[in-house]
Amino acid sequence: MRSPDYLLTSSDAFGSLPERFTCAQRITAHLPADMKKLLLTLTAVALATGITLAAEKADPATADVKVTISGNDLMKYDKTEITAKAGQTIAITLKNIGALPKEAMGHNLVVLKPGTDITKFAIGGIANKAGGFLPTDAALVAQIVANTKILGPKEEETIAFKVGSAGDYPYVCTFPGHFGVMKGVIKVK
Ligand SMILES: [Cu+2]
Repeated sequence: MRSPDYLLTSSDAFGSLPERFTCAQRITAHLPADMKKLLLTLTAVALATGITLAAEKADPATADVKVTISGNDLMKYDKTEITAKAGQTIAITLKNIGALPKEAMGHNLVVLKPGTDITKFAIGGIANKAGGFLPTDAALVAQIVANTKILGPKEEETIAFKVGSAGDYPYVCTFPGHFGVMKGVIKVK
């Protein structure tokens, strides 16, 4: 039996934003008007609230490259360069090893697509405290490969994702004021 053309393929589900829009449009072509409205509303809400739609998620347990990065009260990551090969999966555990309260010195780690302007990205998230200081602008959200939430002292979180193609993937802490010094790069060959 031929499967309907509006079924999501895995590449649709994890694709970039423009691909998802295309996919949504394809789905809506088959639905009644009310449903179309609802779908469009849901899409808009997802974008407006900055829900993170990771490029391609991976299982941290089986990741090809596993790295632990700490963030401290001096606004520093202890690792600023990671290397990997195209097609590999990477697991990054961010540990906040500081003692200052989360409100004053929280940290996250946001991996971005190659070529992203991290200053523009981080500034775009400054006002979004409720959303972990991530931008809400759709074009900036589309640059996110993976991200942790904002971590307080002694907290940690692991993210895992696949780097499909070669390039320099920047990572940055978007806690207000940190992006200038709290950043690094994943060099994918
Ligand atoms: Cu930080």
